[in-house]
Amino acid sequence: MDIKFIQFQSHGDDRGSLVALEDHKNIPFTIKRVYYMFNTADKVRRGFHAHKKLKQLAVVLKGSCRFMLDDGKEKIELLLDNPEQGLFIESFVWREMFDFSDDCVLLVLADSFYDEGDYIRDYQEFTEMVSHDS
Ligand code: T46
Repeated sequence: MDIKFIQFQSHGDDRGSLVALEDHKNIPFTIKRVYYMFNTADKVRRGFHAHKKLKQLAVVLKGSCRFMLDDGKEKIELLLDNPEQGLFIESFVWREMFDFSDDCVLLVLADSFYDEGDYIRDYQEFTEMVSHDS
């Protein structure tokens, strides 16, 4: 699986750090929606779905968490712990997030508005859909 991390430029000075995220500059799509997760309970695993169309970029603003990405052929686990780096998540990739640190703030930028109809929540259905694709 082709994992794309986007490295952001950090405008650091003696006051601290600042990262700017801009449509089609360092974010490879038009940002239609932003959401974030925080106060995630201990040992929680979230996600368990893929998207038909949605493309997203995940950035851990604080703390850390792990992603498991699965394209139906390969499963990869990744640690996100750097606010200067974004993980690009294509459509038709099953994702699970886990090992959230107590202080984790996970920001996600999305190229579409929230649409429950875009979710594939059944793993069997997901594997059938991606196997038909290849
Ligand atoms: C994804 C991963 C990384 C909304 O009302 N609007 C929204 O934009 C979102 C994202 C969620 N919701 C509601 C739907 C549920 O009642 O918030 C609740 C929790 O959402 P969900 O269970 O889908 O959260 P996760 O962590 O399983 O998945 C989320 C995104 O939904 C998903 O697109 O890729 O984060």
